[in-house]
Amino acid sequence: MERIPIIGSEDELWFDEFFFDSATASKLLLDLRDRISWIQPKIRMFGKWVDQPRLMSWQAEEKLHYSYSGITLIAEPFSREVAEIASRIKERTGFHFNSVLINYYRDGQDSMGWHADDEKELGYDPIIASVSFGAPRAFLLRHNHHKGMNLKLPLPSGSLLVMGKGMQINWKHSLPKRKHSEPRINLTFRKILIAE
Ligand SMILES: O=C(O)CCC(=O)C(=O)O
Ligand SMILES: [Mn+2]
Repeated sequence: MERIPIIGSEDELWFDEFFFDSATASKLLLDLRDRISWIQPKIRMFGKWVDQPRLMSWQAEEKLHYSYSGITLIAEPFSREVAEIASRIKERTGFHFNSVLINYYRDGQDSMGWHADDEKELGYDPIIASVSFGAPRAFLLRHNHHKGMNLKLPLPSGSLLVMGKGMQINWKHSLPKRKHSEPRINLTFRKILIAE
């Protein structure tokens, strides 16, 4: 893994552009797309219930509950593909994650707004491992206090981004809409500390 330098900050971002080779990444994109039972929960926005602009799935090693933007999801068990990806992350980084949020961006209109993965179930200053398959999309990061401190990372198919120390405390991230985009699937692996 290669550390991505952030000028003016000690917060940690690590990146492996070639975590999966392109053939494996293409196969995983299709297997995940076809085998996951995708859901599209509604979220509350400005007092209204609206569809989230993407499909998603929540998987965990054990039956865990998880509260995400005001909805509580019941986790499905890790699928075979997800278990393989998790064990490869363990091999590469040493980190063991017990849960994953999977997002399927069907086209350029699917997106994710600015947020931090700072749910209390993840504890203080969590490490998040993000694996991407399919169309490269720009992943944006912006510092909470230093205006102008921001990053734009194109996340190619098969890449692994690890958001480490400080990244959920001092930063927000997002995946903006694009005029055109082929499908993309992203998995953010997390470690849930407290099961409620
Ligand atoms: O799709 C991405 O690259 C980001 C996903 C994300 O931030 C999340 O699942 O919390
Ligand atoms: Mn996130």
